[in-house]
Amino acid sequence: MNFPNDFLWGTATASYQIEGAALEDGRGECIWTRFSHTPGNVLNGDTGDVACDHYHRYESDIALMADMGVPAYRFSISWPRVIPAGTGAPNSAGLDFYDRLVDQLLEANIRPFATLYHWDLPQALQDRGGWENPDVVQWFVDYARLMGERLGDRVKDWMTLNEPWVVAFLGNYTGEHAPGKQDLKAAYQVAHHLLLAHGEAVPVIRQAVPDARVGIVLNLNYVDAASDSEADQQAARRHEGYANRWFLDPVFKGHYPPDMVDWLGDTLDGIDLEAVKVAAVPTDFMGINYYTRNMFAHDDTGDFKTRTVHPDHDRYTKMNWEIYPEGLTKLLVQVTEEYSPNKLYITENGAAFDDPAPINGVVEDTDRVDYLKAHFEAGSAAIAQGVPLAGYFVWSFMDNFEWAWGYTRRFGIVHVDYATQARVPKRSALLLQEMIKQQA
Ligand code: IFM
Repeated sequence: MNFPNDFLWGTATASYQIEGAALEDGRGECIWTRFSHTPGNVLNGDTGDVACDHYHRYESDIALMADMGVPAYRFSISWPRVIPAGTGAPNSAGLDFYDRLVDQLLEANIRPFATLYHWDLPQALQDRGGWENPDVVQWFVDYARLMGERLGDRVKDWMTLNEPWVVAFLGNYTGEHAPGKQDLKAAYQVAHHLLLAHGEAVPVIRQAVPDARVGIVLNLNYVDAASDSEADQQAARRHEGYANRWFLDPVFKGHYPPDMVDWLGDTLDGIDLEAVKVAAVPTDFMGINYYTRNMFAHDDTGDFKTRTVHPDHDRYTKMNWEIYPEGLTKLLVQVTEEYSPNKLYITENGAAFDDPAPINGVVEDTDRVDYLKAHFEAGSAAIAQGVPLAGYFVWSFMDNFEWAWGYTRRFGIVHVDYATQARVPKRSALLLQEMIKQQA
């Protein structure tokens, strides 16, 4: 493996997945509070009410990160913690929490990367139509300004949105995520407003934080066809259009992918497609969250006439996601060739496995170590092919609330015992530590 001297290593988390303190110190309800408290939505009825209790344990969590020598930490801000109703009066206790978090990170010499939206929309805004309501663009911009003005003297690295595809389509098309709708038209409205919100928020963050570095985070999987047949090749291309290019094209080219606009036809009625040009606002980097490859065959049914194919081998994680590190290299090269990004970060990569119990202060998570090593190598191979990859954030710093899977899927490089909230580093944390040491 060969990484440049200034390559940045880090770990990542998200507010609703770790903070807990769901209604404490004035935090408003978010869509995940409501969704997870509705029976049937989350496995075992789990909620993020307590999660990793990070709201109360952030000091020891950061101390642990500092012990590992982690140079950068990507966290997200809970919108309803800082503006409980989503618009209007800020909550000073919530703002104080992020002040303390950032101060301690800086004291520990850890560079903070703040994500503004990692899925915990204030429920009060959902009650007003949420991301379907065009007003959400202004609501988000106002929230971005508040946070930029509050933290911008210390936080220089900002991400507007995490994984807009997941927000739009798992939240509003498949209904697996909050708010749990199943309406393709609504999902495209949501996607559109997310892209506009990103485009409008970037200059506002720059205004509030003069030396800000700003970007967006997309979840991009490497997409393959199940066979060489024309029908399967087209199916794969459509899936790419649905999941990757629907966001990449606006962000880099200022328009939606024409083949998908044709395919979707009147599903897009009511959307001012031209308006998406605002999403092509210049940014300083793009974040890519990479986990797996998706393989598709043609199918005669469904909105996209595609069918997922699972290659016949046993390299799958506990999420049933194929382990395919080559896909990371291929995807990074594809994105670089097609869109010429100025700088890329892997803002998430990691895997859920059934880990053994901690023994003598360590969890031997061999599967995760193998997964991460292979993906680090894939990142290094991409750099060798000219990809401007500048950093790598492992998902996740610690085990946490894995959305509809509740606490049954562990992605952490630090083990969390949810009954006692004890943290125990896994072997994968030591691997990351090694990578960081080699960098020094
Ligand atoms: O846990 C999530 C994270 O919130 C967003 N990206 C994917 C991770 C694993 O599913």
